[in-house]
Amino acid sequence: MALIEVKVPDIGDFKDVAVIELLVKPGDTVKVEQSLITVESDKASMEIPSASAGVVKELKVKLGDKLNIGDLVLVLEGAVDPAAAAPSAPAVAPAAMPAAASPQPGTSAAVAMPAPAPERLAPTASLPPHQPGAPSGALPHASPSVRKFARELGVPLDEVKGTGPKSRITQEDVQAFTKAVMSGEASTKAASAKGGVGGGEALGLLPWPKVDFAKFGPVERKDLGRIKKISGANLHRNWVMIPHVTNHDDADITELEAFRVQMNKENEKSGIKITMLAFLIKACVAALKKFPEFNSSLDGEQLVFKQYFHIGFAADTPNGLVVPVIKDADKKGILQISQEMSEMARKAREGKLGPADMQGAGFTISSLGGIGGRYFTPIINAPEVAILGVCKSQTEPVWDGKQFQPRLMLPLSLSWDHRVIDGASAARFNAFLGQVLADFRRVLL
Ligand code: CAO
Repeated sequence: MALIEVKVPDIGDFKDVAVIELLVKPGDTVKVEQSLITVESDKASMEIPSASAGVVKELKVKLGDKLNIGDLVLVLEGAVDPAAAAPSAPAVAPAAMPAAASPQPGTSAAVAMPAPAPERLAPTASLPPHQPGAPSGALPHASPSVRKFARELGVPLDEVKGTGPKSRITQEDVQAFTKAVMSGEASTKAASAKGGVGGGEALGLLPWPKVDFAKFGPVERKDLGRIKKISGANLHRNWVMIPHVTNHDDADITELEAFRVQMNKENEKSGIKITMLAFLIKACVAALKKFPEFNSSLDGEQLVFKQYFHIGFAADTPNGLVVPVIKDADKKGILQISQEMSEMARKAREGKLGPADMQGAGFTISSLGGIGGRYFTPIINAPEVAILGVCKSQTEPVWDGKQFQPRLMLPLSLSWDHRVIDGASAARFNAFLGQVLADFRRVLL
């Protein structure tokens, strides 16, 4: 067995590069081109690969040693690989080599470094060298092997806090970061940005326009309220991640509205006001029973069909939008639903809803009927798969086959998740809802 000395090859202008990582130890079997140590100058870090295959007999360097061209790195016991000693071979893995320091061929069989295989270089060669102290935009302080490890895990190294010497990022730091993200304790900037205007960058879009509004006139700045921040992030995620489609339709509520008005007169003393929304909740329960996929949620490659009927309703409050939930709406009558709704809407406006009041919905209704408008495209409240938007009813001329009749028409806008629901089902759902609202006896069927 020949003893082969592996020395530091020509590393360009670099002098006194520090050994920052020992990648092998005595007794290890190494292959040609396998990285042996990582060295770092104040401009770049790079791995020194082996010229030959063999067993490491003796390491001649330790962490912190300063090396220069020709210094002995280790002694290998094995056969010299003649191919590896090809004189035209570049010297080091240029993971972090600056262009100006292009490596040179080795000088003898004993010190020659192998020609690094292109595929080995490909992932790292595109990385610019790490430059400690460089202005923002420079790569973080980490060895090529740690960079490789981070790349394999998809970890953004510039977000990892280094605990090594000179704040160098170690493999343990990358592991700790990964654990924190997986457990929800931390978030990557890209993930967080999806909840804010910066999310466009994560999607490869143009950056959000930055305008100095004060140039055009007086302005006042106010922080977003807590509810706006939370609901905004949720709405943004849902809008971006769910393939929404919205079907619009009209329901003839002429008789139902007359009934509602009559009931309110009869129940005046009870203090409970019945609104159209209570009927809509009940009608939606009937539709969800008939079309159960509208009361489902996607979980990976499975659909979870809920056998309960909890209906959320969007409530406008001075602080922003909240969605209280009427639980078990199938087991409750119109009066009870109306009473619960007005109680929850009051709590919502006073900011007194607890988390439990806003959890568990399988389907949501967003009614702008008390305000106005014709149709809109509500955003699905994930992990639900559909939401019904309702606007203000109006008396319209409706053709009955012989003549136009004045009918009270309620505009419905159903947004649905196209991963779960098809257009035909959505049209059927709306048509069924329209039939129920036109003749509420159908709820009993
Ligand atoms: N067509 C015509 N009139 C309607 C109607 C409709 N679809 N729905 C309600 N109205 C009428 C009611 O009958 C009531 O009239 P009267 O005072 O004469 O009786 C009036 O509008 C006000 O109703 P309301 O809004 O108090 O009651 P509601 O049950 O319809 O709604 C609530 C309750 C909490 C949903 C509502 O107050 C609210 O906050 N809506 C906004 C929801 C929202 O912001 N959605 C958008 C989400 S996306 O940003």
